Amino acid sequence: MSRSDELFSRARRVIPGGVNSPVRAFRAVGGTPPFIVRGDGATVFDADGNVYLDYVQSWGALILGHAHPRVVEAIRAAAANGTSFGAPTPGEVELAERICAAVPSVEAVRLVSSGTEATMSAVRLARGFTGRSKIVKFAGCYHGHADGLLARAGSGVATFGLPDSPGVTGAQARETIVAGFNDLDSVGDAFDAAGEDIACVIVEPVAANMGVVPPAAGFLEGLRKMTEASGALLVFDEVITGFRLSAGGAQRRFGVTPDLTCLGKIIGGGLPVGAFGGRADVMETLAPIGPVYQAGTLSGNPLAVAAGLAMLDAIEDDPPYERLEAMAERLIDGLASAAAEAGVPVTINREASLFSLFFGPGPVADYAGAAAQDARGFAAFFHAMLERGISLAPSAFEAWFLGAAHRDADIDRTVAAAREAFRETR
Ligand code: KE4
Repeated sequence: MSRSDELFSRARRVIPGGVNSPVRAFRAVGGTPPFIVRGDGATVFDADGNVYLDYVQSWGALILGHAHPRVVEAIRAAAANGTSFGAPTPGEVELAERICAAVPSVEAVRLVSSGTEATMSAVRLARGFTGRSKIVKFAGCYHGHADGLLARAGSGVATFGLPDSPGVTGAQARETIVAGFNDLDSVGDAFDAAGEDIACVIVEPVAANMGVVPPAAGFLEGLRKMTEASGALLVFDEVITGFRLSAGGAQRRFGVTPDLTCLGKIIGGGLPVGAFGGRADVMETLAPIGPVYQAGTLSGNPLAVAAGLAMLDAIEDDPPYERLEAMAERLIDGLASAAAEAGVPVTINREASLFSLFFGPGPVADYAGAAAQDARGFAAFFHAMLERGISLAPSAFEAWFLGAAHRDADIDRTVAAAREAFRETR
């Protein structure tokens, strides 16, 4: 029995499923998840001493790689002064200023401790600001696990949502209309059905939780127009895309400015940080200046803020975006040719350095397309790659995360492993 097997059986006795977040349990791909004990740059090490080239990178948080010296040193220095004060600190001001300077839509920002908290709070703020109750989300987009955002499409697209998890009440889900990603007509139907009562439309501007699905030309612009015309707020969930697609996220890349933006992952450097921000007039509706309540004991935590600032400093000193896109291009070309050589039909969707590989002929332009993929084929490929020391996200509905610590030699090694894995699993 491996150390990870041992740890997993112990874990399952005291933690539901043995994990603190479901996707880590490998249910979608099978097998025992390696228990990771250390990360260094693009590499992680498990409890049995196995070494993996890592394309999970803490689900996109570590754009500079594991244990980046500047991030580690910043956390160490901050910890020496204490771990939390429950009072305002200088670092929070600096991180807020950096986010406002980088993200086009953000005139004011509130720090929280997770992406879920950011989106949950942004939705409450949109409802408080507009006095309306309905929200629109998109099938296949994930915004964390707040009740109203765990809703799936009702009978027809753009009808009122149904609970997507036990514990979410029908009443909560009915306030959520689930439209089709890249389907502006379905959004128009939602506004026809409930326009005056829609508080916000929340969207991943580049979907990355059904696998990567970029916005079709005109989709984001169409959402901007419809929300403006109806008085609903447009909320970009940039928890993944923020500081990944560019320092200004997807909104700078596509030139579409939402009313509110949700952030997470990269801005915490791997520590628990989320944020939501946007138009000053909307943010002024938040307590303590406005009536919309939102709070958090560890919001703006000094260690997490220090890690986030070190991350943003390092990104600012040496922006990784061009290198990441060039590496992504090489990797995608290599994967596509490896699949073709093996006669395995795959569809690769990409935006900047963010991409996914779907098993199937595609196209994949919405959730139906993503759901049509051969998830079993992905699972076999996943394990063939893991056996060759390449760690991918353990789900067919996730992204490959490249970081500045990945090198060309890593790309070549990944392509070589994929060539064998495609042949072995076709
Ligand atoms: P957290 O609450 O997990 O910090 O963030 C929720 C969230 C919000 N918005 C987007 C676009 C997200 O991708 C996420 C969380 N991402 C997943 C991976 N796709 C986290 C992995 C997990 O659930 O363990």
